[in-house]
Amino acid sequence: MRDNGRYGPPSPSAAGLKALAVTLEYAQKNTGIVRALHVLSSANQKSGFDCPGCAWPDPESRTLAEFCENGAKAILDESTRKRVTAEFFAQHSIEDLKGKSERWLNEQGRITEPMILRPGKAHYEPLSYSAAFSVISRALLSFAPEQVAFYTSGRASNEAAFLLSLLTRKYGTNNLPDCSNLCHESSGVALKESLGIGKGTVRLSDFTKAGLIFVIGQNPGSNHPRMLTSLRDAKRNGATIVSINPLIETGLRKFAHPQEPAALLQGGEDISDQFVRVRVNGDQALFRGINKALLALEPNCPTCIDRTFIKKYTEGIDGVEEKIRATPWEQITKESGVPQEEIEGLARLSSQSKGTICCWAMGLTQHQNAVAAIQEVTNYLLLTGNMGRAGAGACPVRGHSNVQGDRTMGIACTLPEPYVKNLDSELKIKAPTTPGLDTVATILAMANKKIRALLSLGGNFLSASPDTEFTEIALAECDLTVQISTKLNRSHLITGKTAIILPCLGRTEIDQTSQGKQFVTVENSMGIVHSSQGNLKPAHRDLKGEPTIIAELGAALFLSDSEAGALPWNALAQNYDAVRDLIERVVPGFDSFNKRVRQPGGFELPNGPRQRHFTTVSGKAQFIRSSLSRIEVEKGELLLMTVRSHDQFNTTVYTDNDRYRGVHGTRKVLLMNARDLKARGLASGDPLTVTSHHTASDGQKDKRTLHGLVALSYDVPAGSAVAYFPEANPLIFLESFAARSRTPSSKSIRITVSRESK
Ligand SMILES: Nc1nc2c(c(=O)[nH]1)N[C@H]1C(S)=C(S)[C@@H](COP(=O)(O)OP(=O)(O)OC[C@H]3O[C@@H](n4cnc5c(=O)[nH]c(N)nc54)[C@H](O)[C@@H]3O)O[C@H]1N2
Ligand SMILES: Nc1nc2c(c(=O)[nH]1)N[C@H]1C(S)=C(S)[C@@H](COP(=O)(O)OP(=O)(O)OC[C@H]3O[C@@H](n4cnc5c(=O)[nH]c(N)nc54)[C@H](O)[C@@H]3O)O[C@H]1N2
Ligand SMILES: [Mo]
Repeated sequence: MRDNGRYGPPSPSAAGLKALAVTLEYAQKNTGIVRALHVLSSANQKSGFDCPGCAWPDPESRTLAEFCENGAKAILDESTRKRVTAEFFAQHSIEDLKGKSERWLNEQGRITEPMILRPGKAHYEPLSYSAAFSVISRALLSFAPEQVAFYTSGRASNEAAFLLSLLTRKYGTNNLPDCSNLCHESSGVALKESLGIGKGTVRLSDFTKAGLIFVIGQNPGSNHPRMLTSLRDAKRNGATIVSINPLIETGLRKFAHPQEPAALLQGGEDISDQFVRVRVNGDQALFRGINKALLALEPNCPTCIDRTFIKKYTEGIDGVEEKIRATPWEQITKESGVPQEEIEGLARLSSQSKGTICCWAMGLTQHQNAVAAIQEVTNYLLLTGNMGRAGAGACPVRGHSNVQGDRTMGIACTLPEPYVKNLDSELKIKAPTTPGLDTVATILAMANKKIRALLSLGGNFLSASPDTEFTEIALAECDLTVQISTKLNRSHLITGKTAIILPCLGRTEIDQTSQGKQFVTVENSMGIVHSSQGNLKPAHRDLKGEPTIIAELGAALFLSDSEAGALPWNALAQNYDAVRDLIERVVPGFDSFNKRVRQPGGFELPNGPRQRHFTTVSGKAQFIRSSLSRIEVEKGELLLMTVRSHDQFNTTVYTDNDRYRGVHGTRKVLLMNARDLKARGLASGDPLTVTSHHTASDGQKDKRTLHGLVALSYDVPAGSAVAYFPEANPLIFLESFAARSRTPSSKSIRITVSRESK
């Protein structure tokens, strides 16, 4: 095997002029400079479109270029001039396309026509949208509702998501797996139980009021670059920033804002004051340690623990305090990998802080103990009274740009009580009461032939899911798979017996219906709902917007629906204001939706904890007691985390480079500590066989093998390893997921490695 990679040291600083140069290069390749400037000028502006990248909120005052390198890549990737037409599918058989990489598939451009793959055929063939809707609705009517699942990826707008929620509930199922199941589900489950709302509690303005910010299990330099501006501003205002991460990620070292010449000249400003190199999966123990150290400080520092807040607003302190005190330091330091003095130092920092924010992302959510770890962080915020006041609170940093909004709109396996009541009273839709299947359960049900059809609103179900080979087998068991997509990906190739692609408009494009230009709405990571309207000519004149597609499918499916008050699907397809009027009637918090969303910058959804109003059953925030649990590795095993490179958006790979980590020209690497390499007689560049191990609850042992990765010596803590998502997904067991949230543990996979035999 030849190693095509070129490796260098990690970048010392994030963004800077290099980011501008890369953006221009990407523009040249995809859209040309003129088109690029046109589309980028509208990104994240109050009258423009919401960047289809991450869910980081927009600041109140916007600059002319309110986007980052990676947002620009997502925008330019969507606005490419390349097209995947019916001729493309006539030229390329499915077998031929299966041999191509995700990167190649994405590079072919935007899909322009609805396509169908009929049973046993080698090629997709074109059909009209309406013909596709009748094939799909006939199939759906031939199945029982519980035999069908509807997947949503978090780029879908509120309007599309709400229409899908109506369609599925009327059809009769709660089977609504989504990308959130693979992502921040652990945060939602943890925070709902602790605070009564499964969302974060901070506002963007809190960053400049904070004294201490923990950035836990997050790589904002690559995945939320605009967050670096907020961290920089926080730091300029005196905040201390602590990165808790096994890796020293470039964006958390130094940041040079591309629009600030002074910062560029100085090579950037420092971001993190301290790097806490926790062991992979050691965060629950680390926060237990911080809480323990704070309790120990209390006699000499009465404000270290906020007893007034605890007494007035919370429940459960006694059991939790007892548990924290009883956890031995020895266990805490062993499981977290962080020395006691360092943990005590963090507690002292906390005691001096005027307000503390805890930010986190996938480094915390994708472990078996994720819910408990997040609740340990929440316990910390409650102990210190860092909740519902300026410069303090919980900040789960969401992934996809509208993943939070999709949940609010009803993309969930169970619906909240008020939503169910309103659906019934306002729209005469009786939502099914059986909870639906999440992503992991859907894959299992497909494999068991219990799910016969999967319809996906965006995303790449196959490559985003764990256990790739098993998921392939499961998908192939389906009778029908349908995808509403902008670009080609592997989920279009590994399909049910019949497969349909319904291409759609992207965020960047003008959505014109018979009722004029439409706009959609989204909700960012901090609960602000605002509008999004593209400014580019559509990739093809016949492309439909996502809301139109779902509504027209609704019209085809409920053709014979003549009940009084039946939904006017065809009218909804043409007029998104009418969809928003329905949202207002069903989803709490959306009063005067059409009016308020037209205010520049949008409006904020209700969020109780911001006012110390906790919507738990008792009305009090809950301290949650848990035992420390860390995944045990056996002798010779490493704990593998799968991460994103700097040049991908989830399963969409832009290039094979990861500039900040110094990896170029390949993604097929396993980053390992030099000591671990040496102990195995391995060196950088060696081809590897990687085997993952899983022990089921009944003691049954299982393994998976992945070939083709190359070893690379990197500053990874001994005992752990890093590989890229989605290449490493075949190693993740479907049954290995977080307790209670069922989020696959993509950040704690037990592996062994050996040199690949020739
Ligand atoms: N450009 C770009 N932007 C994106 C995305 C993208 O792919 N590309 N994806 C979007 C989506 S959907 C999401 S969810 C977010 C993801 O954003 P992130 O969560 O930042 O993404 P990951 O690459 O999964 O990085 C996880 C980080 O957690 C660390 N980590 C791993 N295990 C542990 C652990 O046990 N403890 C701690 N403390 N840290 C750990 C890793 O070293 C890494 O720095 O980004 C969103 N934004
Ligand atoms: N091993 C491992 N696995 C992971 C993760 C990990 O960290 N490690 N992270 C998980 C996370 S956090 C997430 S969120 C999931 C992501 O899971 P998904 O959301 O399912 O995957 P994406 O790669 O974001 O989906 C990309 C596809 O979406 C389609 N698309 C893009 N834009 C649009 C649009 O505007 N409309 C429509 N209809 N389609 C569009 C394109 O066809 C594109 O190919 O992956 C998860 N899987
Ligand atoms: Mo995500």
